[in-house]
Amino acid sequence: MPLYLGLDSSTQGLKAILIDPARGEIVTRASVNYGNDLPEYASPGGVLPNDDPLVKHADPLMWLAALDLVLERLRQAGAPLAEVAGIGGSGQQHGSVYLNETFFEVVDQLRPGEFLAAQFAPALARKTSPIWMDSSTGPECAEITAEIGSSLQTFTGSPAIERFTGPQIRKFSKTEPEAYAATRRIHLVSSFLCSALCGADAPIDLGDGAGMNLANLARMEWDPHIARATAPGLRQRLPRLVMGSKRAGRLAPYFAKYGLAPGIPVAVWTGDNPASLVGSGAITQGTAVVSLGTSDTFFAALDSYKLDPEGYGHIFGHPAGGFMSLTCFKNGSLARERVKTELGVDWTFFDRTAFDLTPPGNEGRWALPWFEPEITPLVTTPGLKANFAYDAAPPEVRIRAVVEGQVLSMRRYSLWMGEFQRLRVTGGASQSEGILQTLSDVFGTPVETISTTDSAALGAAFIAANVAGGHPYERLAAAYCPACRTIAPRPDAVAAYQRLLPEFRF
Ligand code: XUL
Repeated sequence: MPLYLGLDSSTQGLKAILIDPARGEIVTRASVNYGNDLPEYASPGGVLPNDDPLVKHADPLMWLAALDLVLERLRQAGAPLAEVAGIGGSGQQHGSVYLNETFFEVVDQLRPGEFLAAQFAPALARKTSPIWMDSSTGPECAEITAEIGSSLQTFTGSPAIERFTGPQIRKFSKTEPEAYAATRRIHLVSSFLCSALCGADAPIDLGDGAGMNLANLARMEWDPHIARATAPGLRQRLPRLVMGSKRAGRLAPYFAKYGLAPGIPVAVWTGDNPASLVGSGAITQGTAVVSLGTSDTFFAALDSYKLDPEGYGHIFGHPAGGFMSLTCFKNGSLARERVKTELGVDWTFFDRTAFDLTPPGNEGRWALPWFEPEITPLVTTPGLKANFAYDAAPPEVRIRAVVEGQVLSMRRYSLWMGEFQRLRVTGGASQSEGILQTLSDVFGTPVETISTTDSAALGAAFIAANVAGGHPYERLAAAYCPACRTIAPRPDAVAAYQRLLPEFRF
């Protein structure tokens, strides 16, 4: 039976899922954690240390090393890789890789005897890649906005955003003009890894490409005027832009060493959030997805092109066609983990006990753990914001305050998307009883959980099955993403949160 492989290159690691759609089964999974498995890249959490809290870069060679390692792990585990009939992938969004003239030769002639990282090293025009956590491009965002004005949001689906690739490219062209001049191709994390798999210069899909502040979403092409205003000669440095769910190329012979058949179709990679939209079964409008990962994201399929009047939310291409909306909160799981560690409690206390000991609404006390500069709302000076004496309060009060603060903020900054009939929760923290009930009560809608927490990797496998095997997304979602359980909103708690919501204006 044909199998399909989905890969997700995320902030902290790389995940692989192998599916058998004829049986509706997940055959196997594998993962690589950058901090634990690739310590030579000195990037615990997937990010290189930097004195400036606004600067967040990663080593793109680490992403390639993880690709080799995850395939080797699948091979060693005896995964039936010879039966793989298509590969799809997704990457953390916005991150960019800068490649010189050598790239085209290197990618075309991958040698099986040498690892990918060593082969691509000479092709880098810039040793490090700014990733989505970087918020150091405030001046460049202001410059691009001054040049393009409000049509930037109208055309690209977002105003100039610090982590988006266009402002990042502008900063690079200004601060390192020689290295920029040597750059012949700029890839996203997704299209870079897709290029390695195909052994060719791969296109960018509209789902991930929309996170660059460079694509005209109505015309589905790079906007030459915006590209010119962003950096000199940028347009010719960008790969092709295509609609999602297309074939990027065929698997390079390099990967035969893992038991994969050279020549099988490789789908165009997308961003982790668009992949997660399909991988959590929220393909059509009415269901919003809450993805609780390193960052928390809130996203949904859109029935029409719709902009956030406040400019925090974005429009990306939907892998199954049309558009999706997304709002990203940078201080997600890492902030919750930090609070848990600081309080010296275990996850059972954090996820459940703290919520048994305190009432919904926490008697009006809330906190926002903005330990990292925050994206939504924009906060460049990190710190914890609370409306009560946080440090003096007992652990259970602090935990509820932090979780409710995060969820109320999510509700407040997703109001522009409209109302939803249900939320689907995915990501590591979707196991937490306290967080699930709070989501249901704050949004006043049922909350569903699904069995996989790796929805981006699963979505990438769906894309492979769709592109290479013709499997419709609806059928894949029905087979792999039934709701495991539904948490109902509690009317008293819903009312308590409705009273608190107006306080969330920053
Ligand atoms: C979305 C965003 C993050 C990254 C995380 O705009 O910045 O969700 O995609 O991987």
